[in-house]
Amino acid sequence: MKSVCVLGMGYIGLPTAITFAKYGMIVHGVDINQKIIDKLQSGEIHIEEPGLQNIFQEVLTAGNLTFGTIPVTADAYIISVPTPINSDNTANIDYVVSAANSIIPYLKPNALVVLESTVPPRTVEDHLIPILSQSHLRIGEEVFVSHSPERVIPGRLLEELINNDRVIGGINEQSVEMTKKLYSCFVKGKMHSTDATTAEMVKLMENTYRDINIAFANEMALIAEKIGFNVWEAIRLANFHPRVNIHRPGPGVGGHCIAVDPWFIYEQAPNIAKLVHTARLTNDYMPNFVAEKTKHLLEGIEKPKIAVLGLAFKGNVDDMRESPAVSIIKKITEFATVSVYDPHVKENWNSKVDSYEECLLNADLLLLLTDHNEFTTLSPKYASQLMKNKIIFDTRNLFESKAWVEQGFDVHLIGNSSLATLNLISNLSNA
Ligand code: SAJ
Repeated sequence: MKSVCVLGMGYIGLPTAITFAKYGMIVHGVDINQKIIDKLQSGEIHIEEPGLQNIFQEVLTAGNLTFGTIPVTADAYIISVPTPINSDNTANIDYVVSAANSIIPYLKPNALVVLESTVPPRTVEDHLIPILSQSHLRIGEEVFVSHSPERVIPGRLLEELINNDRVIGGINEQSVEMTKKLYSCFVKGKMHSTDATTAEMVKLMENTYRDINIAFANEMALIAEKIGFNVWEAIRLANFHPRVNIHRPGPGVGGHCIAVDPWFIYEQAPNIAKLVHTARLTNDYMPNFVAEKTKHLLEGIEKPKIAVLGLAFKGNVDDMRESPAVSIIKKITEFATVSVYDPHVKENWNSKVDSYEECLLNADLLLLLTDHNEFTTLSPKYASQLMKNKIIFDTRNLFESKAWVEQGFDVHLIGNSSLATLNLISNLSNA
């Protein structure tokens, strides 16, 4: 295989296209958004990912990466388009369906089609195969199909694309072998063979496992606030056990993966997937908790100002999809003036400012919502000179509390019980 056409130039498709080109493939990247294509053609990437712009420049100069809004004929096709959820939490596979339809005129005998997008179980069998059958090429004999879900984490994409193991779920043996051959040009991790539906579930189970683990940490944090212990210390100590790995409490679960994928399982078996459902509800409740606790911490302060650090759904990325910060900011704006600073997010946003100074000036409370590395270097002394009242609510446990306390700050975490929050929790749990 020498050429590959990647459909969807988003957080996964673009780095994948760039990596294939870097390792010698002729790559054509497709996106239905002309603006994205224009930007890429002008030599600029539209997502933030460490190291990606440099490699992009290299492969563009080498001439093996082109872009357009329609596919071309290639040896392999990779579908890497979004699968959003509808407002009723059911999966929307419209982009997968239209990407599959768009390649039909270009398919030639012996082509390989790999679906990388995260999809509900049986999407390959019940949707992709019927669509590709319209090409009049025999599926499994002339056109080969597999699901190889992306499993990389934003912020470490380039390294994980190469080093992570891959699951390859083919519709038959030959589809699996061809897919392994395709990825072997850069993948150093192991490639595990299975069928397409199992591969679909593997991906969903990985993210659901993480969602449930985070929900457990969040639930323990809420219990800590109620009965009085430090959940961070408890988790740290529990994790010394060789078979325990409890995740971190936080302001909620965002991003387009972990906050979404469990619903794809729930949709298939709502009466059975009770744990999956409860975890989703627990994590979705956290932004309300953060907003309520913030309000409580500001009691007695007239016309309070809140300085928010962080809009992105997690540290060191610019992605705001499903970010808990967005709903928290909406809620706290109801009772306070809010200014928001996020050095990663480029998107325009109400009340977003461009510096610590603007953000913290005359603020009563500093609300940290995203664990960007930059925030760890914020000097408590500088912050104390700017702020009116010295209250911190660090929802990520990012700051070195001691240094802030030494500057006179009153530091609050999620799950670091203090008497002041006990009433709030009992009110919330009674609600
Ligand atoms: N979070 C916590 N506590 C934690 C860990 C994360 O509150 O202990 C929050 C984060 O702040 C964030 C959200 O969860 O808001 C999700 O972040 P994440 O870093 O866990 O995951 P994603 O969404 O960036 O990437 C996940 C990864 N899946 C797993 O780790 C199982 C990645 O490998 C997948 O490729 C990606 O989903 C995807 O595309 O499905």
